[in-house]
Amino acid sequence: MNAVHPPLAVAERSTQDWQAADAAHFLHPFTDFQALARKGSRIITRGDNIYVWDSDGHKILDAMSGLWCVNVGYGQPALIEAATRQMSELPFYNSFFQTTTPPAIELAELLAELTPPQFRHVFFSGSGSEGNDTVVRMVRRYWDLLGQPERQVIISRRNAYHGSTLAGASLGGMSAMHAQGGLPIPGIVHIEQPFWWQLGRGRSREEFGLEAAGWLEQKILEVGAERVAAFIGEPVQGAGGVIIPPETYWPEVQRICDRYDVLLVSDEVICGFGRTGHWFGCERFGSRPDLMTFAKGVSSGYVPLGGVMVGERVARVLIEQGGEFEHGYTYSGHPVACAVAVANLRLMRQLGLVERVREETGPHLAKLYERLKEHPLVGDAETCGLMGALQLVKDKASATPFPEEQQVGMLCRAHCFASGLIMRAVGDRMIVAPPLVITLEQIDDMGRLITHCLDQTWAELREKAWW
Ligand code: PXG
Repeated sequence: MNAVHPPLAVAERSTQDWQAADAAHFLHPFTDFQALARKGSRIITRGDNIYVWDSDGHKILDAMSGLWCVNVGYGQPALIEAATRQMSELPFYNSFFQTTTPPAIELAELLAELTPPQFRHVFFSGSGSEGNDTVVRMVRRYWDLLGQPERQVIISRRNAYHGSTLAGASLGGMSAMHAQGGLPIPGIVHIEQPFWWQLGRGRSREEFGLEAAGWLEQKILEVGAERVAAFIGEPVQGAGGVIIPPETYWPEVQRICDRYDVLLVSDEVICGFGRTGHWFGCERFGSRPDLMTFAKGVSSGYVPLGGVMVGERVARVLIEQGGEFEHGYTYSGHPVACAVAVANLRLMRQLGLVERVREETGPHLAKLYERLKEHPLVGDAETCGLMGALQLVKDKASATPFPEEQQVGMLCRAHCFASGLIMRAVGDRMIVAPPLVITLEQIDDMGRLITHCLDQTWAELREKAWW
């Protein structure tokens, strides 16, 4: 028989209590369960502005915006009030059976206004993964309705991240994910990513961008254009390590999609809503997508919400020739999520956050990263808006990476945690994507913390005689 424990108030639980209960019951996403149970989770209990606090009271600068999502920072009263108001008015109603709610309509209207002009319609989901599942069903339906049912194949890229559902993980190009569960699903193929530092050194970024886009054309010809439904890509690959493509890449991808009549899907789950200094990453890089997946920043992560912006080319066919689209989620257009998103987007506008990233904070971060290039551990440093990546290397001149088993990125991440900074490691690439409300002074603070953590990592490497 299970012992019955009276519920404990938050303050009465120690960190160890939380960790024990967590290890006993909670299977975390993307986690080695046993390893975490041995170590114990870090329990985050509070957030304000760009900082979070753990259950031991440590203050941490959250340079990852939660998980690339808390664009307006923690504790914004406008979002909290919108949620509270909508919760008491109408916490849930669905948008199936010819009904909907005012917040869902308001958000649809606002998104049509904020997104590029080809977008006038939205399909809501609860997450980015569900948004990308919607994309797969929608583009295949589109070609079906146009009498080209053989156009089924979707081209994506290696090291892309498009979510964790069956379709999302299949679209993604993470080999470790494909290895678990027989992925990708049929009809999804991958090309190489536009990662200049890894694949293109020795030629100019511009030349390499054209070459990388050319891989799309090669794949279309290999599959047969009459079988290709769409190409999907993140403007900047986020989870893959903030891989910023050369300026020539997206315009050339657009030209190729146009040439072969292939739909272009921009996965804006990370790049959308100001991250690149533009409302959407496709506007920064010069593509004109037919569909756009979004999530995360739309509600600043305060409540789960995602969806797909559907361009007029696709929307007109679905609306005028489609009949019923047999697809949808209980939480498509959830009123509380939509009310929070409306408050979030209005706040972003009111604070001029997108312009601030483009004109002030983004350029300031770029200057900081120019200086970080000087550090002996840093082989390359690049930024786009408020995303930054530092490539840690064993030898700068020859761009020699560290042996994989040394896990230098993880060593660095541990120093960050210990120093009150959340910076993410993707292999040996250290990445940041701070809340868009970060100030110039706070970027300087972050810079000092990053430098300190790089110094600590360097010292540890020398101690271990790995340097
Ligand atoms: N597309 C992109 C571009 C993403 O970054 C998804 C889709 C899926 O969204 P949902 O809401 O279903 O998680 C994402 C999610 C990381 C990390 O480690 C990144 C994401 C999720 C979890 C971890 O950087 N991005």
